[in-house]
Amino acid sequence: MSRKEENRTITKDGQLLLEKAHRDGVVTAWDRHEAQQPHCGYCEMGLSCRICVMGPCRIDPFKEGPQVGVCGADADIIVARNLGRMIAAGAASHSDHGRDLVEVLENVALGKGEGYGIKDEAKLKKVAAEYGISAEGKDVRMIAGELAHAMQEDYGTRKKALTLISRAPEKRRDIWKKLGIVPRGIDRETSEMMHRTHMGVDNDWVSILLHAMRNALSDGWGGSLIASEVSDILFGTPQPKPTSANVGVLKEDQVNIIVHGHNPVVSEMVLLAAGSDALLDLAVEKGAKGINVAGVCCTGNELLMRHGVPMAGNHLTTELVLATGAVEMMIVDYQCIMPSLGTVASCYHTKMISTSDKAKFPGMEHREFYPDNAREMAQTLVKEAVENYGRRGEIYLPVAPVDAVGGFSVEAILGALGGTPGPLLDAIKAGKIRGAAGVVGCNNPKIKQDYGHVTLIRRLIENDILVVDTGCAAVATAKAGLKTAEAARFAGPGLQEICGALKIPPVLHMGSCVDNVRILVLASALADALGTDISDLPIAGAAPEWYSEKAAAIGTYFVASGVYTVLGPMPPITGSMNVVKLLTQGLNDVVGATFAVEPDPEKAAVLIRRHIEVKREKLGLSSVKV
Ligand code: SF4
Ligand code: MSK
Repeated sequence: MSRKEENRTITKDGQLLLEKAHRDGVVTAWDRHEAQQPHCGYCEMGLSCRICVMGPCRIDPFKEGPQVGVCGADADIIVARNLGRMIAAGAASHSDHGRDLVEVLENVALGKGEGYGIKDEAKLKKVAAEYGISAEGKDVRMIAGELAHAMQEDYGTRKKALTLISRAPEKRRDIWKKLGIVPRGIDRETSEMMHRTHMGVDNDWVSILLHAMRNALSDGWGGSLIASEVSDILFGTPQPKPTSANVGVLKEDQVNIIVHGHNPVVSEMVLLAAGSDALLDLAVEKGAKGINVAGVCCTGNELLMRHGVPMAGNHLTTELVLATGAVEMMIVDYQCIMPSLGTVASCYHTKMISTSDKAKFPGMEHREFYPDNAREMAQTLVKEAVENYGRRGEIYLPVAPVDAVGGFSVEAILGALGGTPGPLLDAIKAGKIRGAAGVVGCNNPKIKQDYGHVTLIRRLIENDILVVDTGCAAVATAKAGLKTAEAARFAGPGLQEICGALKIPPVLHMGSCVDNVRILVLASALADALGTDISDLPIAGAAPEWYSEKAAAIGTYFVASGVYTVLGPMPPITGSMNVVKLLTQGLNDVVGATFAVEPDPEKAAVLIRRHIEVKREKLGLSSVKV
């Protein structure tokens, strides 16, 4: 093993596959990251502006060159506008994903979309009631239709406030009202951010950042929440299920299909097709023992949460998994799918398939999915994957999979607690659990793969902080063996006792990127039970290896909802000390929470522990000095 591989990822499968990829002449994200060095300093600081064609403009951070762009925008305005647009892109991505699910719900209501249906009727009725839709005298399809319509209205501009913000504690909603940042329409807030940041519109950097929070809230309490809830309604609300993780989940003697992206609409149909007798018979005929569907990234997380489908890896594993030579087909939907994948796959026999009209890629065959053709299309693709099995060359599966448990929806967590957050609050009050942290987000070649997630989370659980995680962070801890009940041995004595009593892991998998809203809903339930606000709770958020615009939106809706959030990689804001100070200090007086930036996970753990102890003290609970 060369030093280089060890410096790129802490995972054994990653290190060995990186070596293999290099032997095969495959260029990976790490190589391309190296080739990009040094990154542009202006861009890293958020000081370059390409908004209009009088520019592009740059602000000289050393104060020797221009301090304003052609239009007169200074560093504060340029940094705030850039950050605002980043958050808008993230909010748009999650929310558009939510819209696609609402359209499937609408199709189900109309009796279309063969293969789709309502799996969680109780949740359908519960969410419908939140939208003021009565279930009385109506059949399931009628309720689904009315709910789909009401949700579509949340996307538009007809309301003064999004429906589901009613789930936030009253004190929190009052803060938003006072600040004028109650999210009104999901699409409206993103559209308004693009408007505000056009040249010559909002040139008050504070006002831009306030709207950035409203925009992010339209994601967290709007688009993402709708995505998560409708996924549960259509495909079932997750309950704890055993699963496994790392590239060892691929099977030497089976047809392997990897699903990648975020939206479960395609992958649910692929899974259904892979279980069909006719296709299993065909697989046997072709010499395979079965058909193995495994995931990467958040489409993988969606299937893992609901079906226990194994997880081959997270963001930086998406190229490496192809280097196993064992993937017959990779089927992608959208988000976090590197455009390099088609090139990597061309070194092997893997067939690459794109499925969404809004996400096409070089080197992939495009086979569009609609609710109406999804079932049939999935069968066609699985058949093609089976037929591709015979084209396999040498395969390399150098590790055994690691056991894990996934599926901790809010309903599942409250279920494990006996139906109420009471026992969890009692454990927090007694100091057995000091508090809780939500660790989320991606991989980023700027940080050794999984090092940020795993180190931070180990330190937190060692110190009796219960961790819930999502996205690629959740895959990192699954690979590291922290997601089994036995992993409680890595926790401090108090957390160990609680995990033992409830038979749960110390790190609970809460789902995909849109499922970060499950963390908000859980935090609201805890705050309501205590009669307080989210910002008073001994909780924190972290995104130790984030890379994406979506993560910027998530971090912002966490903070705007009152959750102190520690980022690993620095966002492009250091060109404006005013913006940095507002986000890391000033917001405390505004929304009761701030961002912190700390790339070293050991130090990030100290920040979170300190924050949790301060909150405990303020609640009159026992506290220790960190
Ligand atoms: Fe330059 Fe202003 Fe145009 Fe940005 S908006 S490119 S700072 S002129
Ligand atoms: S997939 S947004 S790399 S978590 Fe949700 Fe992972 Fe981040 Fe994509």
